[in-house]
Amino acid sequence: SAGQAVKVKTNLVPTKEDYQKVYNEIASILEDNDYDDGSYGPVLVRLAWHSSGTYDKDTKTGGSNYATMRFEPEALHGANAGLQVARGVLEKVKEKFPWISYGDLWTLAGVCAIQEMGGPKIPWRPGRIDGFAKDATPDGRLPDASQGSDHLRNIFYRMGFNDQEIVALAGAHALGRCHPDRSGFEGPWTFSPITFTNDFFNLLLNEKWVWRKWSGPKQLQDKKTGTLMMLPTDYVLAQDKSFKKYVKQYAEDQDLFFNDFSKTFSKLLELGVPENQWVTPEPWVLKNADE
Ligand code: HIF
Repeated sequence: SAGQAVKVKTNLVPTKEDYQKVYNEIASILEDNDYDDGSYGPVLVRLAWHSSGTYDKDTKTGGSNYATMRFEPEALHGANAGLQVARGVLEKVKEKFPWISYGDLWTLAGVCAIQEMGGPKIPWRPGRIDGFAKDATPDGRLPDASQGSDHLRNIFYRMGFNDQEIVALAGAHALGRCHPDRSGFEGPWTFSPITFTNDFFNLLLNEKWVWRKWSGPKQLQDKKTGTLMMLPTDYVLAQDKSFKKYVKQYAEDQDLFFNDFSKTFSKLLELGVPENQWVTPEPWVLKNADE
């Protein structure tokens, strides 16, 4: 009747269940037998990290908020070579869920990939907004794999991480591989590159690593099989005393690694997002697709 409001179900703010649907959709597109080791998981983890790892705590610039890697020149930064593959597969998800921001989509994809590949739960929450090309940070904020421990500390301290957190994060190199046409380096770190394990630490400590003789950039290979690799920045974790302490701990205790990795990766994905943008005060734990 006149003057009486009609109640319409609006649904303006997506709920945890809505994000779980996006998670499930990402989980459903991870596998592809024609791609690398059979999964887009590793390259999605790398996208999530590179979109976050530009953060600078002093100027509070960079980080996952604006998804500026959509634009040139950031898309063309050397460190981001190959990530168009990851952004491309996520476009199909974006078409089904156009309301999600790119920053939320890319970081959620990293979370989904880690969880679905057998890793720990990664607490995550939405709130990132799409920015513009002008929000991008200059080239050089991501690590250079050919360098040593000083460089590694400069880069990760700038994001607000300590030595223990650097080592915890480094365990993600259990996943995926290097591609000559992307970084110039070649090969996987572990024998199970699409399963999240603490093998990175075990192999780093227990295998004998020798410099590979080839025309490519300096990298190490395991003496026994010659099929695994370590980057110079991975190798320093077993040389530097402060780093090595944590490498040993994570090699011995998988639960400790999973716990610390979960906290640290969650923190990485939140870098650069202003507190007032989060839609929930505490991050959510999303279910695996088969739960
Ligand atoms: Fe990586 N990383 N990363 N990385 N990275 C590569 C690939 C992956 C560094 C260099 C490289 C982290 C830290 C560092 C992943 C995840 C993480 C490659 C190869 C290089 C060169 C790219 C290619 O050729 O395709 C350096 C110097 C880092 C500082 C230590 C993080 C901790 C380990 C933060 C992290 O999460 C993943 C996953 C891949 C595999 C991508 C793939 O396509 O398989």
